[in-house]
Amino acid sequence: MLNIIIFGAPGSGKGTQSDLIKEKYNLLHLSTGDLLRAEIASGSELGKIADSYISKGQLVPDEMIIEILDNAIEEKEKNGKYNGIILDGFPRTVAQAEALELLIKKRNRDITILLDLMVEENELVERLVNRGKTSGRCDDNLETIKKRLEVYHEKTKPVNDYYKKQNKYTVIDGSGNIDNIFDRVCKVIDIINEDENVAS
Ligand code: B4P
Repeated sequence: MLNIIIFGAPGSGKGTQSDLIKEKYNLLHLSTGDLLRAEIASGSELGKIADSYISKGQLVPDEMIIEILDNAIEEKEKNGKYNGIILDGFPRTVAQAEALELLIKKRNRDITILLDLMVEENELVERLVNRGKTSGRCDDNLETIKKRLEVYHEKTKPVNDYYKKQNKYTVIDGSGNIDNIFDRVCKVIDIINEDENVAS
């Protein structure tokens, strides 16, 4: 089973690459950003709370996102057969990484690899400002983007060390053409798949 974390700063292309990866490897794609935006669109109480954090460029509280993700895995796995999962935008704090450990173990699985999409900060800002012109997302404006990048460096980047210690960390050059980045991602996943096939 392939259980992949796609990691990186806001705008690094996590969602973009996840869409390609899930198709090629038949993985269940779980984007916490998408789950939160769906909750906001539904007008639920949870959505209102989430909106108050996201619109300020802050992370929503760990307990809230962990519960949302746990429920989503349960629900979505009932409706399809997959070769694993791709986690997009989760974990975003060390506390979330620790919670994920429990969440995945209770399903008798393990995280295979974390893929860290590395992109220069000015390119990140440019991508998100561009997306803001059409996305209608409350967090794709310059002021909020800057806050999101600050939060990323302070709270999210340390998650890397958690997986480096477990030898599950790989950095991917996330700049340039989307297809070229996808090729780099596939090279890493294909090596893991080959190793797993040899081992089994
Ligand atoms: P997310 O939805 O995860 O948003 P993101 O980090 O901005 O997106 P991503 O990196 O996926 O970028 P994308 O591929 O779309 O989170 C939004 C908010 O939700 C967070 O700020 C937080 O408040 C909250 N949240 C989510 N998860 C949470 C958690 N676990 N805990 C707490 N809070 C949480 O790419 C961006 C743009 O670049 C797109 O327009 C794309 O078309 C473009 N692009 C992609 N690759 C490109 C390339 N190679 N070249 C040019 N453009 C490219």
